[in-house]
Amino acid sequence: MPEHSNAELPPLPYDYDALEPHISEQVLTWHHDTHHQGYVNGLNSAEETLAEARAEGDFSGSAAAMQSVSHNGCGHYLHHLFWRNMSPDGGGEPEGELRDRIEEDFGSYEGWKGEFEAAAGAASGWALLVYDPVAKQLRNLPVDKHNDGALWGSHPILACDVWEHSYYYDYGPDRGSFIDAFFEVVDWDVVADEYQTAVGHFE
Ligand code: MN3
Repeated sequence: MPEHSNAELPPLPYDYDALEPHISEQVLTWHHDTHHQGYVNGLNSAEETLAEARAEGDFSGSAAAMQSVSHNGCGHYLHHLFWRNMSPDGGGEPEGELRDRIEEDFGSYEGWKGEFEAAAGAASGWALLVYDPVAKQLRNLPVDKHNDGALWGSHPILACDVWEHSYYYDYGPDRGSFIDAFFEVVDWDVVADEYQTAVGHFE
């Protein structure tokens, strides 16, 4: 068997019921153990298909497998960030250098938040706050699926999953209440660390 990378599902950084009442134990269990695991499995399966195709010199299935790497890989990476972006001790607003950068790039925290909420309300996938190393600024991006709406080179520092599996069991069609709940558990220390990592890597 040719070698290929083998992604693994990282454990949640808190208990399954830790984000209640904002996100239920049931939703976190399904979302992490079934949905996120599915993206990890899909990524590994696609890698295996690609490795076998290279070994056999038959690339007829490779394009579909590469598309699967993008879909499942983005699903895996964004869920990994999403879990770390939340904490039972979260909430409040960003502080320090991240706060300054948000105010510089969006005019105010409220200007950033309103735009991020617009992305979260409209996307059929994710709302992302990213650091764009080309323009050297923060941006909000609405993303469909896991990978439609990406800005190449940008590093996500805050991710809100607005797939229906993320909120429908808890909030029904009221996505806005889920987005409000997300802000009650955002761990801004982690977002600030991701920002510093991105800026340090690119600047
Ligand atoms: Mn999801």
